Amino acid sequence: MLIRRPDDIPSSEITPESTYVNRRQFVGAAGALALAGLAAPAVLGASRRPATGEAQDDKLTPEEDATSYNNFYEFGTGKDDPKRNAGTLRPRPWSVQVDGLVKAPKRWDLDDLLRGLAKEDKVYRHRCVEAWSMVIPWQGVRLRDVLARLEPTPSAKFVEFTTLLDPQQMPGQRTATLRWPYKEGLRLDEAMNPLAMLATGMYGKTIPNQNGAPLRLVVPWKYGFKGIKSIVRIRLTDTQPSTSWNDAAASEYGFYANVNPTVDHPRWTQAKERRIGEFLRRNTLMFNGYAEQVGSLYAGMDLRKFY
Ligand SMILES: Nc1nc2c(c(=O)[nH]1)N[C@H]1C(S)=C(S)[C@@H](COP(=O)(O)O)O[C@H]1N2
Ligand SMILES: [Mo]
Repeated sequence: MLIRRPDDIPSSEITPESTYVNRRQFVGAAGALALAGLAAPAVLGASRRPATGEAQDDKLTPEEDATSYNNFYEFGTGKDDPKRNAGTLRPRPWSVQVDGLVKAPKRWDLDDLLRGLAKEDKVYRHRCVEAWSMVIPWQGVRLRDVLARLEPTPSAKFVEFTTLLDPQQMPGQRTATLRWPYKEGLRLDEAMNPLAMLATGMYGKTIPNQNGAPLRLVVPWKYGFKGIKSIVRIRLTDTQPSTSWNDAAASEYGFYANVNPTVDHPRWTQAKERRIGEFLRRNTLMFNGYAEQVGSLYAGMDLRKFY
């Protein structure tokens, strides 16, 4: 039997608050139907399981919270700074420099880069290394589809991403809170994983400036700082690229930065998280709940070492 494995959160788990309470009463009935071998009504979501065995009640974070509580140091270090200050960012026209180990290095207009690629809607958990989390509906394309268009050469092993450097548009860059521009990177096989996405939208709308317009990386099994915003350059390399947070504090922010409840940050536990909008803290899940889809990428690696 072919069981399709859900990448994203079952739609039943992202119901608005009003229906959420009712759903809890329905779960038992849906489970009974499933046990009886019957197809439970899709609206109950019983035909799709959470990404891990652990029961999850992931409901969508209110759009207002996801777009007003942000980390985007190019606009300030306070959570409310990005929304307040990101109006100076001009997300169009936008180009992305593609270079390094690709068939044909070139500067792409963003719309040309994405033209014709399959659009995706994905609801992903989003777990910041600071131990807060959200559940966000993203729209965009698979990173692997963009990479296929760029045709990495056989020697390419990593992909590096760079954020815009422009203190006029990004006033936070007038202060050396990080070494600008912000940089991030993935191993190429991580980047090719179907979960990895380049988002252009969220909540069915164009992605707001404060969330990383016009193009932002989403890698839901990793801590949020890997999800680099406002990308202007994609470079393929054969060596592991340096990354902003790892440069700033290597003992606190690893290159891999996979969500791992058993490896604490030097200054706080990663076993639990505060879901924005909820009162009680939740248990953090291994690989943020995506172990089935990404765990094999790290076979043989010491996950304690590769924080
Ligand atoms: N360029 C850039 N990208 C960035 C950051 C940043 O400061 N600058 N912050 C990161 C961190 S720490 C997190 S948790 C997420 C936050 O994304 P959100 O504001 O959409 O929730 O963006 C990541 N991407
Ligand atoms: Mo973060």
